[in-house]
Amino acid sequence: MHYDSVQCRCHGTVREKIITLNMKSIYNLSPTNKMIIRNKFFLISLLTMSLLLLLGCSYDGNQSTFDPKGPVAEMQGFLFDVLIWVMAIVFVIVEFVLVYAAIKFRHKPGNPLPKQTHGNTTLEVAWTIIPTILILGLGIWSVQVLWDLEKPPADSDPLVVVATGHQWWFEFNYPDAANGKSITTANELKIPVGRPISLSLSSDDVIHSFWVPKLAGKQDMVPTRENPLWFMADEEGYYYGQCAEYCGTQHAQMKFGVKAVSEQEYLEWVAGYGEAPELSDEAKLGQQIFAGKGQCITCHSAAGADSDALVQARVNGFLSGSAIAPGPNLTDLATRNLFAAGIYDRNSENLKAWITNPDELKYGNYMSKLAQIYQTDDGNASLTDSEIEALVEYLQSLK
Ligand code: HEC
Ligand SMILES: [Cu+2]
Repeated sequence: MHYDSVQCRCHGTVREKIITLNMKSIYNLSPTNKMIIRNKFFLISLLTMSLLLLLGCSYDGNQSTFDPKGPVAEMQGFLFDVLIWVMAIVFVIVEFVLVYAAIKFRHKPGNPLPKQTHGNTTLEVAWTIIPTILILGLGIWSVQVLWDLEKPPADSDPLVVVATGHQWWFEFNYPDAANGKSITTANELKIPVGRPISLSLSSDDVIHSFWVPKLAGKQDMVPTRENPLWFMADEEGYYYGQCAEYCGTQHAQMKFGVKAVSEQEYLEWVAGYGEAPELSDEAKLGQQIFAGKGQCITCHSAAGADSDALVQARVNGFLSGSAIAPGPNLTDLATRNLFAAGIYDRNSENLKAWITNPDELKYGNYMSKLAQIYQTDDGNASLTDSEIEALVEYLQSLK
């Protein structure tokens, strides 16, 4: 501080002077001192940044890979832990020897040149053989785990689900959900707890990736290919999933849920799926708007599984470059916790906002882009408030 060199006329000037002087003294610093100050600033900002980043971490957060809830994720987590620990130990040993040698044998004034040696056969053989054994061991074990996790156990009875990625939502088709019943749903995969789920992953536009961190690792969803993946949930619960391959504007909001329920609850859902829902008078009006003025039916089914022909038409549409926008199947919408690909709670208020203007809730989505009723100046549906409310009432009855 340079108080003594400042004429004290009034507080304002004093402070101003101190600041100017301090700035000056920084500019007048020697280059080494400048470096130190810059490095300190750099270090402090780096520490603050990493602290902020670390605050975002949690061991058992919704999408944490460190909190496995099924055999596949557990095995992958175990493999990861062993690899990390072995590598950490090797790292510490090697760095310790390196730093120790560098400090102990560093050049000091007056030190003579140390004795020059050329090689030490025992050491060299040891540090070639030990890492080779380690790496071969870990490598062989990793590949073994990879093969083991490729298919569900041979003696199990897996539930087959075909999952398709769309910009920006997930479609799930159960060719045989139970008793030969086919089901199409979206954004929420219901599974019975304790039963292996055998997934066949694909996409009908760009490459997506299917990832439920607590149940299994990532697997790509590639158009015209079927990639296998399986997992099993050991506990009932809601597991969060996420598209893990950049796929356009709403990639970060392309989420989904896996709801693991008891066998009993699962079978009830299967039995109820597609049964004509009970509709209030308002809901019946909503149903008419859904099929009529709202034109919702051009992209959404609400009364059962999508037919093979419809699915094939979508694929053909995509392959021929036409702008077909398949929408999520809404048959069981009212049984889901979330909607709009896992980003909003399914309640009447949110559904109303969605139907009024989907772009406000999820910018760039293909419902706003392509549905006739949203081709307005402000992007709001060309429907009246009461028509939208009737639609919401109808959607909330779909279970
Ligand atoms: C041009 C095709 C199209 C039309 C017409 C259309 N939608 Fe959609 N809808 C979509 C697409 C695509 C999505 C998925 C958007 C996303 O999540 O990115 C969607 C999503 C939804 C969802 C959320 C579903 C879920 O599982 O998350 C609801 C609810 C919905 N639409 C209702 C309606 C209603 C009601 C109408 C009629 C007023 C309608 N849609 C008209 C294509 C359409
Ligand atoms: Cu995606």
